[in-house]
Amino acid sequence: MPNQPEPIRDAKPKYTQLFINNEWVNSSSGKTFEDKDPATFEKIADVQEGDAADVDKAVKAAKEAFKLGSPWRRMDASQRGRIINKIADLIERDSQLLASLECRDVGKPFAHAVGDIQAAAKELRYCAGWADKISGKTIPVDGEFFTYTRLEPVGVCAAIIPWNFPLALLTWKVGAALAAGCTLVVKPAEQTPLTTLHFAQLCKEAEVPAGVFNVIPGYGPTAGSALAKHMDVDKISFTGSTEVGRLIMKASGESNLKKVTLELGGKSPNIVFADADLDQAVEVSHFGLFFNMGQCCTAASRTYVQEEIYDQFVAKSTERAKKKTVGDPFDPKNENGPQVDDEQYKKILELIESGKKEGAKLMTGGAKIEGKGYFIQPTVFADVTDNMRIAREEIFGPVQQIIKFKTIEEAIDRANDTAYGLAAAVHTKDINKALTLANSVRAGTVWVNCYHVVTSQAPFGGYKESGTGREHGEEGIHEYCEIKTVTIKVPHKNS
Ligand code: TXE
Repeated sequence: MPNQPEPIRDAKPKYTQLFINNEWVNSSSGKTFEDKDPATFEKIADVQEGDAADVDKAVKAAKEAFKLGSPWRRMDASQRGRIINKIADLIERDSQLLASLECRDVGKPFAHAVGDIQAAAKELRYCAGWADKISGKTIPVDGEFFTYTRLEPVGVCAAIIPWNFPLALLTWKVGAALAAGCTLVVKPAEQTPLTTLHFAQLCKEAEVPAGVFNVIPGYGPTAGSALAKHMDVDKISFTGSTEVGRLIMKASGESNLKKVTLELGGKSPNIVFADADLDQAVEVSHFGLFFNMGQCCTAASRTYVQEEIYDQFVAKSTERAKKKTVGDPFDPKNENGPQVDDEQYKKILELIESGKKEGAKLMTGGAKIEGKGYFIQPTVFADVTDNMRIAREEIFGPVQQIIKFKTIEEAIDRANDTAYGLAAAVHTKDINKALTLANSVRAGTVWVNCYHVVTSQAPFGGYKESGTGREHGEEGIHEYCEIKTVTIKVPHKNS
């Protein structure tokens, strides 16, 4: 994006209806829900609330658009790539409004919202490049046969999006699905539907054919669940809580065994060895936890620090957290805004209380910030032990746990002692320690001397209860493809 856009403080959405078959329509029930600003508690908009009846209509449109002979199925793959690039252009054109809406809807600092919008455009450009490079193989099978594979679009896809990175995570799913030639029905999170709705209009402007991209704003147990159990949805991609991930998988099993990609929670270990660059490790660990108000699936929520440097690390991390500026996300001096909603706010405050009760040492923070908005003080706990709830449960808030360890073997065992396996990090100057850790931790991503480096080009996803399947990279594109093997009898085979 050429220039940093100026924020629009009272940004208003242009689109608040359902988007089906390239048309804006009201919900069948006529119901709406309130979309609120978590920093001010002001209503931003009333949004049409879709449910199972609307999901049916959207899936029907997506199925129709996927029919053999449809404009989307007949389109050259390179043209799909061109359209996806065009959507990226339009995102950049509308970046001021999109970033302002994201800032208001999520409560994330405006500069971070701009970063998300840029990331969304980049994601689409990466996927656009893949559209005409998704190819099969010819395979030397036994016998008088010629065999090749074809990578075909999986079909009608559902995507359920969370509220922590609404537009960016939307493009992780939509970019790959469109590149592969699928059609989609998207349900954004009820807290943050606005940028997804704006995106729908950009798809139309970019000449995505009718029915290829549809949006049903609404709640999880109604609209989301209807998608998960729909008999005409071929694949569902979900990012959110592990609890709902289980429901999605169950719904697939109980309906048509639709393909499932899940990107769920985490309790990622962040291991700091005594030989690490201390100041850098403190800063990276702070960023790893507090970025996006702690609302990252990859958050560095278990920081293990080797005993020789433990006290120093705790002191420096506490100082850093005390300096963190929290407040109005439109004010550029603030590093963090509010938590997204009342449910998250209460969950985090309850977990902070559990940390105090279970004997962790509160170094700073530990309470809400009085006044309007779901603001919580940046919190650091030391002397955390592995059995405490704050060391086991995903807090998803600005609460750092610092835990002591002695040896590398112990660090590996304790890092792996979790049901999750999304990400991990190691801080050291010793390449052998770094590689030992990288190879031993059961997590989909390992960072060495860095954190939260998630890019379109490299696969991302979880081991264990952090999910199944991968997004990004070639692997992410293949999640939206079926592989078909075609075998042809030939008269005389030669090598
Ligand atoms: O998640 P939900 P919530 C974690 C984080 C957070 C916790 C709860 O620990 O504190 O989850 O957050 C839709 N069928 N993450 O309650 O409910 C819902 O409408 C189908 C980690 O917000 O999982 C929304 O669109 N869909 C995470 C989406 O699921 C359903 C990001 C996510 O909401 C549904 C968010 C149902 N029965 C939370 N119920 C990450 N991995 O980044 C809800 N939904």
